[in-house]
Amino acid sequence: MACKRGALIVLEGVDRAGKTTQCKKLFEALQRSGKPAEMMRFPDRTTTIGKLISAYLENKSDLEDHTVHLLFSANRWEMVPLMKKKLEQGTTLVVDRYAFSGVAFTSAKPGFCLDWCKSPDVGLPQPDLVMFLQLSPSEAALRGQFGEERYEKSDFQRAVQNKFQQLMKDRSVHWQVIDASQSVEDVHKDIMTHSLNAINCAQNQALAELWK
Ligand code: ADP
Ligand code: FDM
Repeated sequence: MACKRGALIVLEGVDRAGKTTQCKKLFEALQRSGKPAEMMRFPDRTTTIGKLISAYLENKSDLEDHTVHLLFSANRWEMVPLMKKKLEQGTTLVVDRYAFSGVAFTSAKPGFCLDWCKSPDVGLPQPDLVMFLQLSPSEAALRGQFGEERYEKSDFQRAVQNKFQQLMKDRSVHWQVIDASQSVEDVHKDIMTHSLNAINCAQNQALAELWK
């Protein structure tokens, strides 16, 4: 019998919502329970494309807005063969940001519509579950100051949050809103419950294509 596929699980949310903390905890919990899992994050700053993106985010270089949007998308597409291979081998992928961040961040800039922003990512592997870690700007502020990177400004982050709300209306994506204001352990419990369900469902379903 063919091996049951792993699930593609994505965590999204505003800055400091706890995505990185929770991706790590989910990955470790899955490993402990004997479920093969790996962590990924976008942008993946290690590749040639990722290094261009990283320099842009660190304000070390400037890129035209459409260009950088397409680079973020290319940075996902370059990982697709590896992602598909891992999923087919039965490994669950826990992913810190995906195409939804891509669309929310670029469409928060003037002159960009949601549809244009989505188009380069149409056909990417469809996540089995996208958890949106919901946190108000005031609660996020209690978790520390913004860093030095390009998008770390409160007005822009509010515009991004609004774009995420628009994206979450799309029923073709399996969104799950998580209350990220809870303790780290309580958020983890919620995430674990939804992830185990997604892993069970994904086993018997073919991998679909995003926004197609
Ligand atoms: P993100 O990846 O979404 O930007 P991080 O996981 O890096 O967020 O967390 C941002 C900061 O908030 C870190 O200092 C982290 O320790 C803290 N943090 C994460 N989750 C919680 C939580 N549930 N309650 C309080 N602080 C948290
Ligand atoms: N970001 C992330 C985008 O603008 N587009 C994308 O496609 C992705 C995946 O890059 F400000 C933004 C979101 C955030 C920054 O920061 C990446 P982290 O700290 O590496 O997640």
